[in-house]
Formats: sequence, structure tokens, C-alpha cells
Amino acid sequence: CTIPRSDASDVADAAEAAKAAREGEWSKWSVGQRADLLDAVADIIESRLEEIAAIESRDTGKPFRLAATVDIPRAVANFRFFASAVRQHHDGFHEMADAINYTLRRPIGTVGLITPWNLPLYLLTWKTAPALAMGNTIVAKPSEITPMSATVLAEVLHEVGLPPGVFNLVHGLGHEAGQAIVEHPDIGAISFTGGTSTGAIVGRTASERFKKVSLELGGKNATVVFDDCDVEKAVEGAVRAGFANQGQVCLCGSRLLVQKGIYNQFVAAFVAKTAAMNVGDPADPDTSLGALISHAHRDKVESFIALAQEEGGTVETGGVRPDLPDPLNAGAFLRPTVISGLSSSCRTSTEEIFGPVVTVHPFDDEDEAIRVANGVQYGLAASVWTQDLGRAHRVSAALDVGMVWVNTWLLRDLRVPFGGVKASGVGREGGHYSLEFFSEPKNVCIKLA
Ligand code: NAD
Ligand code: 6OD
Repeated sequence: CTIPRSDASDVADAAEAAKAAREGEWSKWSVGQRADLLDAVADIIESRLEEIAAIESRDTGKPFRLAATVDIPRAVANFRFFASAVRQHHDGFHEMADAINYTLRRPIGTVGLITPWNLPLYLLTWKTAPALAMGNTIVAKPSEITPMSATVLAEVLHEVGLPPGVFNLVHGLGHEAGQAIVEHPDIGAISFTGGTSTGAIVGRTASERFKKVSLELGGKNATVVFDDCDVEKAVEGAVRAGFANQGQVCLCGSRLLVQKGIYNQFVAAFVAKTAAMNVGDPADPDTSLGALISHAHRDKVESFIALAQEEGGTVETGGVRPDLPDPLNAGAFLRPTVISGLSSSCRTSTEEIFGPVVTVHPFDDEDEAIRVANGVQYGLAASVWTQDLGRAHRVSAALDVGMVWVNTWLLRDLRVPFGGVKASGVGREGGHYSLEFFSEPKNVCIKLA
């Protein structure tokens, strides 16, 4: 498809429309009206679920089944959840002996939303719904690589009667349209999800202008498997964590740490399950892995597989392109890949690859597992597999990450804080964290007579 390559003047137009809208009828909408609108958006996306899932699958290369069971249902849930959350949201009241304080919560004004290509509608709606719930106007830029579902979202918002100018979609390149959004003086907050190096630029640019900023960035997440786990469930969980969405989820468990007592047995089962995965036609319901996002990205992932071998690693399975019929053979497909024998500190084991590549590492005890898991610049998420409750608590507390799953992976409750530490980001999304990010508290202190 073809999309506009918008520049700073288009962003300025969008910001002007957003400013006019926030001073117009939108500012008079009640919380209940805004919540009803979010519910109406959810209903329409749900009624078009298969059509939008097909669009998302074609745009990204992800399996249609994944888009239809995860991405698009989650977009629906994002709108329903924040409709309900904002209806329940309340603010502070603090009583003193001779005064009372109450806290008003106001929209920021216009907010900039910048999102990546891996979960296009899922992540754009994760920001759009709370921003609208709190009464902001929006200038949004989806990834230039996956513009289609964002365009559908804009149409749906129009269809449900959102006043013109409240949601402005600007397609374009990151360093052009994206940068212009972050720089624009009338856009008061930036919510960004993407890579760590881009996040550093966005963070710097926004902070220099005293903008509120939320950064959800990259990860190099550990799946930590202890001897006492339920092996069958842990293998299944580790495969899902490693290769969901072709390994292109920021939360993917790309480092598999296995305690020595079960290392050989576990890795053999993990490799066998990985080798049995179907890679191919995203439209086929039996497909486990579709195509990577682009040929350029596959080149990058393959360069890491080559680097791993230079670093002394052994490819246990994968590392090659699947043999697919025409026209699929022109796509950016890659077999899910497992690499053993690497040091836990080499580049392959510490840098984000963001593709279907998992490195496996043995460890002796809890201390070593924690040291290796924490030995990267990232701190997004981890999963811990053990049946020992005390160990689950100890290890979870010691991991330098924003989120830990125990005996599961990517089980989401939309109320909980979502985000990372270290180079994985700044701030949290979800529930009241999002509602508070997209608003400013104002305290009023009244002296009693
Ligand atoms: P990216 O950083 O290249 O791009 C993300 C978005 O930023 C795109 O819309 C892009 O156009 C825009 N952008 C690029 N340069 C910009 C600039 N100078 N100013 C403003 N915007 C700019 O990331 P990507 O390749 O699209 O996505 C993959 C990365 O995103 C991975 O590192 C992944 O871990 C991360 N990610 C993190 C989360 C999370 O929640 N922590 C979720 C999804 C993806
Ligand atoms: O589940 C979520 O809310 C979320 N933000 C997921 C991000 C996944 C990253 O690729």
C-alpha cells in the first residue's frame, strides 16, 4: 500500500486541529460520554474482528490466527477496559484540622502517541483509549511499516462520532513525522513504544521541552527454569515465550536459563518442540510462525545467528529459511532457532535480536540464575518456572525487571503496572498508571473559616 510521507508541516496542521478540538465541544463531554464512546469503538472493532485481523496479518506477516485471537481482541479489551476504568476513577481528598484539599484531574491537552510495528493495533489502542478517556486530543503516528490498522481505527473513531480533530493520525517516517510530534510545542506529553535507541532520542527531545514522557522500550528477557518445575508445562511456556509473533514481542523470552539437573532433558524437549513448529502461510490456521516484519529485519536476525556461531554457539535447530512454495518463498520467513554453547555475556546473549532466536544457558543455583538474568542492560520482564513457592518469591524479588511471570508468560491483567527498568524504559502503563499519565492533578486547598 502507499501512505503519506508526512512532514513537520503536516504535524503542525494536526496539532492545530487538535488544539481547536480541545477548546471545542470535546471539552464539555462528561466522563460518562467519553466512556460510552470507548465502548462503542470496542463494539465496532469486535464486529469487524476477522476483517481487521486479516488486515493486521497482511500488514505484519503474523499468523491470521494470532491476530484474530490476540491482537484484535486485545484492541477491543483496551477500549472496554479503559471505559470501565475511567468510570471508576476517583481522586484525592485530604483533610487538615483547618483546611481541606481536593485534587482535580485535568487532561494534559494534546498528547503524542508513537507506536511500533510488532503489535500495531494492540499497542496503539493501549494508548489511545486512556488518552481519550481522560479527555485529551491526540496526534498519533503508527509505524510506517504497519500503517493499515491505525487507519481503520481512525475510521472507526470517526464513525462513532468523535468530534473532528480529537484524534489525528499522521503517517510518516520516524525521524520526520515522529520527531516533529516530539518537538511540537503544543503537544504536551509523549507516549512512546519502540526501540531503546529511538527511545533515547525521544526521551532527550521531550525532556528538553519539559514534556511528560512515557517510554516502553526493548528487552532481553530471561525464562528461568528450575529443576523442580513442571517440565512439560515449562517447555510449552518457554516455546511460546520464545517464538510468539516470530519472537517479535518485547516480552519474548529470548534467553532460556535452565538449571543443570534438568538441562539436557529440558533442552532436548525444547529443541524438539521448536523444530516441530510450522512456519509458513500466515493465512493457514496451522501456521505457528508467519513472516518477519521485513527482509531488512530478517537480514539483521540472520546476522546475529552468524555472529552466534563466531562467538562459539551451536545452532541446535533452525538458523535457516524454510523451504516454501511460490509466492511464499519471497517472504521474510525464518525457522525458529535455538542456540546453545554461548557465554551469557557475549553479544548474542545480551543484545536484543527481536526475532525467532533463543539462546540456552545452564546454571547451578538461584544466585547464578539471578546474576545471569540481571546481567544485561535491559530490565523489562522475566518468567520463572518452579514449584517451590519460596523460590518463586525470592527470585521474583531479586530480578531487575518491571514484570515477572511465575509458571506462565504474558498473562495480562490490564490493571497491573506494565513497563520496564534500566534500558527497557521509563514509566508504567495500565489501569490507573495510564489514566494518571494522560492527565495532570491539580490540588485545591481551602482554608476553613
Ligand atoms: P522503532 O524505535 O524503530 O520505531 C518505533 C516508532 O518510533 C515508529 O513509529 C517509528 O517511526 C518512530 N520513530 C523512529 N524514530 C523516531 C524519532 N526520532 N522520533 C520519534 N519517533 C520516531 O521501533 P520498531 O522497530 O518499530 O519496534 C521494535 C522495537 O520496539 C523493539 O526494540 C521492541 O522491543 C520495542 N517494543 C517495546 C515494547 C514495550 O512495551 N516495551 C512494545 C513493543 C515494541
Ligand atoms: O500487553 C501489553 O499491555 C503490552 N504493552 C505489550 C507489549 C508488548 C511488546 O511487544
